[in-house]
Amino acid sequence: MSNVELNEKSATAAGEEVKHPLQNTWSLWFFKNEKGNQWKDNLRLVTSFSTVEDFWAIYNHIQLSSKLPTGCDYMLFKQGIEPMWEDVQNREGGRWLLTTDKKKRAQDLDRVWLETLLCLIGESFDDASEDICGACVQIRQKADKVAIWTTNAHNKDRVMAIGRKFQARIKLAPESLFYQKHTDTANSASKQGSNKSKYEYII
Ligand code: MGP
Repeated sequence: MSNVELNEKSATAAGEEVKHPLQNTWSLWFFKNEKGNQWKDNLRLVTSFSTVEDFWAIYNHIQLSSKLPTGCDYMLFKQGIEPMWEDVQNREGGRWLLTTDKKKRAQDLDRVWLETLLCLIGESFDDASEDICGACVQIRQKADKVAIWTTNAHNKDRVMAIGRKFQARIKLAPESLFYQKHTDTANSASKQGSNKSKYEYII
């Protein structure tokens, strides 16, 4: 059983609770689309945690993704990495993107997002876990999105290992996963009216 699946709290002989440390400290961010603001001004750091117990305390306290208003995002990133293309750890990276049918929001989204969070904090990608920066869930009118961000789009072995593991864990086959470099996402975002997305890898 992995650390993150532990439900029972351990106790010392003195009766003090011992929390189970995670390998990394993680920061939870929240994005709310307030029109008229710059994108960055709508981004808030909620909290950081470094134990299994603190993860569950936060997860159980916040709203499920499926209940968030349209335009909102949750982001979970390693402490010290900001959830934006511009961060030095993201600049050369990209994301594995899963687009989910919003009709299935109630059925799939919360399960997929929780599984994604557990993959991250449980360091489920073996050596490739080092390349993980974070993950996002985005509630949108057209379709919801869940993505895992990695630090180096050119590190194909690690990118593919992460994508295959992600697909196996979320169990949403046969839906495809697409890997897109952040520079391409940013470029297509800056070209108004252009909806063409360029993908590096597909599973
Ligand atoms: P989005 O919120 O990731 O996707 O980006 P959405 O809303 O589904 O829109 P679409 O373009 O994918 O269809 C929306 C916009 O937010 C982008 O076009 C950028 O203007 C801005 N934005 C998003 N991200 C992740 C960043 C970022 O990392 N840095 C900056 N500067 N702007 C961003």
